[in-house]
Amino acid sequence: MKKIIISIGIILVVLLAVIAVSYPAGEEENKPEESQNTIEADVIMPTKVSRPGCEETDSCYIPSISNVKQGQTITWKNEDVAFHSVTSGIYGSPTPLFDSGHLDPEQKFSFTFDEKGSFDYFCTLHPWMAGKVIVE
Ligand SMILES: [Cu+2]
Repeated sequence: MKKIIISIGIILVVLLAVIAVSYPAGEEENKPEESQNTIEADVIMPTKVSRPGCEETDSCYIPSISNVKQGQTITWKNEDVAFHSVTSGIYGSPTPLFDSGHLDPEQKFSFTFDEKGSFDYFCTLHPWMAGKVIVE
């Protein structure tokens, strides 16, 4: 009877040791995924911009003008419930620099600006949606 109790005791100690060792490792595994999901967006597409009006207050993309240094990356996030895009150029006259395609709600798009200059962008679905990135 004593042996059985001792055996159970040993098994418990081993189990606790295994749990203690594997727990921090499991936490570490989750970290990269977590940090990817929490990458801050630099520019937001807020709700209701799929209807005209946001252009009157320059709030179709927030902020509508982004100032960055050469080599910096900008991340846009669609926080609306409709599709939007982030497309370089102006409506009716896109440039080949970048194009997110249709972004689903909650979807993000990133672009790295390697050249200096002023870069207009717009939404291919909503002509009134326009923004600008100034790279210095
Ligand atoms: Cu749009």
